Amino acid sequence: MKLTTAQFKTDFLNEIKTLYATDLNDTSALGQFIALGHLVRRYDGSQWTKTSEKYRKKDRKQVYYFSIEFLPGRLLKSNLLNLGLLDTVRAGLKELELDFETISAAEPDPGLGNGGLGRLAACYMDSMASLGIAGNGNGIRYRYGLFKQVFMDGYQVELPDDWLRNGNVWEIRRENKACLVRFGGNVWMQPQADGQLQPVYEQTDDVLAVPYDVGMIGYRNDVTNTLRLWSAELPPSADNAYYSQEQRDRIDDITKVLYPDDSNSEGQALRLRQEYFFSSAGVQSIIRHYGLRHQGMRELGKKIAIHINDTHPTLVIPELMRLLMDDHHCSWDVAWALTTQVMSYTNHTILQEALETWPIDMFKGLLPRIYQIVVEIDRRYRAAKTPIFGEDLVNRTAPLGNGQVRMAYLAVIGSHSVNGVAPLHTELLKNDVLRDLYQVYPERFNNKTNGIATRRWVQLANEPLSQLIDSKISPEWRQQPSQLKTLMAYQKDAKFLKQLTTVKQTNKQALAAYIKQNLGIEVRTDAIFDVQIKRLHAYKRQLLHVLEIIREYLDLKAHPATKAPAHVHIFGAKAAPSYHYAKAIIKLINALADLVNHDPDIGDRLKVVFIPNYGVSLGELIIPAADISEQISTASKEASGTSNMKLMANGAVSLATLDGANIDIIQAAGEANEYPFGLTAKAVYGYYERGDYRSVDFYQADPELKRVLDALVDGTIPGITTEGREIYDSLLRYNDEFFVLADYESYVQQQRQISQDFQDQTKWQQKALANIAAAGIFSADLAVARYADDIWQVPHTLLQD
Ligand code: 73E
Repeated sequence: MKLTTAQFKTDFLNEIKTLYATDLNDTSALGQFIALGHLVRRYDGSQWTKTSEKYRKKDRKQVYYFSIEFLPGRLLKSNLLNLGLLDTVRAGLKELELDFETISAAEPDPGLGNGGLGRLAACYMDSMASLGIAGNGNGIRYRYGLFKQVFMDGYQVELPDDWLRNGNVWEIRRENKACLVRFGGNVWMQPQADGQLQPVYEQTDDVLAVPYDVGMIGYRNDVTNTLRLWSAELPPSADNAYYSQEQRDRIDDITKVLYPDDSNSEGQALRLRQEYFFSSAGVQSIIRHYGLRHQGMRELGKKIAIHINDTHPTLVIPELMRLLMDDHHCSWDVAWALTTQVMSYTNHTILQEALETWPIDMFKGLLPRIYQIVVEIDRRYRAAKTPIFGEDLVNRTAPLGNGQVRMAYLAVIGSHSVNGVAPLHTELLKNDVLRDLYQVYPERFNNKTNGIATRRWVQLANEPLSQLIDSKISPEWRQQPSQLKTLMAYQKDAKFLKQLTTVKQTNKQALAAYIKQNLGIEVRTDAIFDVQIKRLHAYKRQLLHVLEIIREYLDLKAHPATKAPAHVHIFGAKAAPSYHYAKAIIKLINALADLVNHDPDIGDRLKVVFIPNYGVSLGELIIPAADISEQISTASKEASGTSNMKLMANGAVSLATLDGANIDIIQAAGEANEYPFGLTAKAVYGYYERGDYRSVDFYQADPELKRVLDALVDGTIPGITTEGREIYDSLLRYNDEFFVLADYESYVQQQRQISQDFQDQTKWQQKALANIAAAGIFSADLAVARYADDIWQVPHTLLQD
């Protein structure tokens, strides 16, 4: 949109006056942010309305992305960028002697997700809008997001994330679009005059689902889509009926807090309530919206697509069946044909502990009508498939089995498409986790490698790099990240490579200042910034990184004259509050940091920095400053990873196992420009099949490794008597489930190589450049365009090369 600096200043000052009945000098950064947020919403308002009108007039097929997590990050800057107002607003605020960065930083960062899965959903919302896809998000408006992490005595302590304390400028409460979601009670089927059966519900617990809509603004294309987040409230009948405190609390609890588990399922009833709550409310609102514009349900499959992001929203399948049959009088066969036509499912993990199942007794009690429908799906699946695939395979794959509702199987059976998130992951789905269902429905399986929003992760997070790129190639890369590959023309341009070093230095200084201010640790910006930022999980192997730090420490102590570049190891990681082992690793890292950072023999040559409360906003600060991207999961365990892509796009070089999308990153940037190491997935599976992994052998064969491991239990690192022993035992007594010791040697060898290679900055920046130039293929726009073409079958405006 068009806006002059002068007009913006007038609008902004008016907004301040209207909101606060005071003048600018009397407002805080938060107050200024809120005023700016209101103004941006006003600027965007007509675009949002027009987008809906346009979709309606053209009767566009709507995509609904269902996800129990959305992790959008702060929206002020990204909304301004997408509206084309960033420079104008910055200039205007400067003229008013205000600091835009301070105002932006006052925005709360909504933590409505745990990690990659929730962030992916947010990147895809941004891309759907930017590609002109009629895309809608559907999720939960948690009153409290993921906990705030602080360290006390090196231990993680969780504090509530009260992100709504000052309200949320971006949301619109649409109380007129609320609907009821039913839980519990009894249901029985009553024959009608026409012979049809209708459900009769008794003594249900009804919950009012109230939607809050947030505009998702497309990149300079006049499109604003909607992210709809549902909040659980007392139904209107509560005004004149008695609700006990217990009943009130039960309703309140549904959307109170995000479960803090990543790649894990705890199987608690409240989680099942959350899942059905947003699935039911979302499907009800879709059908209502569709019904306003269409006669009957015949066209449903042509007009809507529902995407199931991991198994958490799988109940959209029986819920849509319920509405089609009970409310719209479709036969089973018609309803089932429509449902499978509409639904598609993305799997995000093959970890056993993350595959959701619900005890039938719990499920039946909480969702009696939905259970009846799942029973019928199960019965028909068995009847249709047993003659073809035999009883054994069908027993293994049916939605109901071993007293459980198996959500992943239900999702596959009720969808027309099932995708993994990186080529290796999709192969493992087909050959391992979902092997049997792949026999039944081979045509449903496909791969959609994850992608990232380059707008947020490069354009906004790394302005110095973006400007440098603009000075060399056409700014088209901002629309079309695949153009970044033309940067390879500068591979031998010494001046450009030097400028890349300067950009990295600038970003490192910003991070170093944060570290100094918040943690009191001084780090050298000519050091290697070696970054591992992701959830704390045994399979992600932060522990392998820790062993390397212990090795470097012992090495420096033993050989003080060693000449090597300084090394700063940077961690950001939250552990699930109940994940005892992960918390022990946190304590270990903090204890090691304490030892290393205060050792006068070490000085500034080695530092360990654990930045608390890692999230989207800290990612935006850390990623542009990274030299090394640690992607060191046990091969086969990380479905894709997305921080690997963000770090690559910012010129960090991957130190990576051949896992998830690391494989594709290494192939895209060239093996010579990364540091691959470790067992392949095939080798890991080989160990499983033969059962012959013996971690102790590695310990005994390598005196250096022995010395490093002994440091966990011999007092070298003070303050970790119990944690050190627990971790040591996990590696040696319990045979090292994630093959840390098997990969130790090759990991260390690559770390040594990095120390050497970093000294030649020209060569180093050539590698960085190869990574930046190859990162375009991991753009979320491309990924979403592939979903649109292959799965949702909706048009989009992606510019092809
Ligand atoms: O490899 C990542 C992947 O990049 C995977 O672990 C993560 O999803 C990312 C996006 O595709 C993921 N999160 C979960 N499962 N896989 C998960 C499971 C249960 C609760 C919360 C998150």
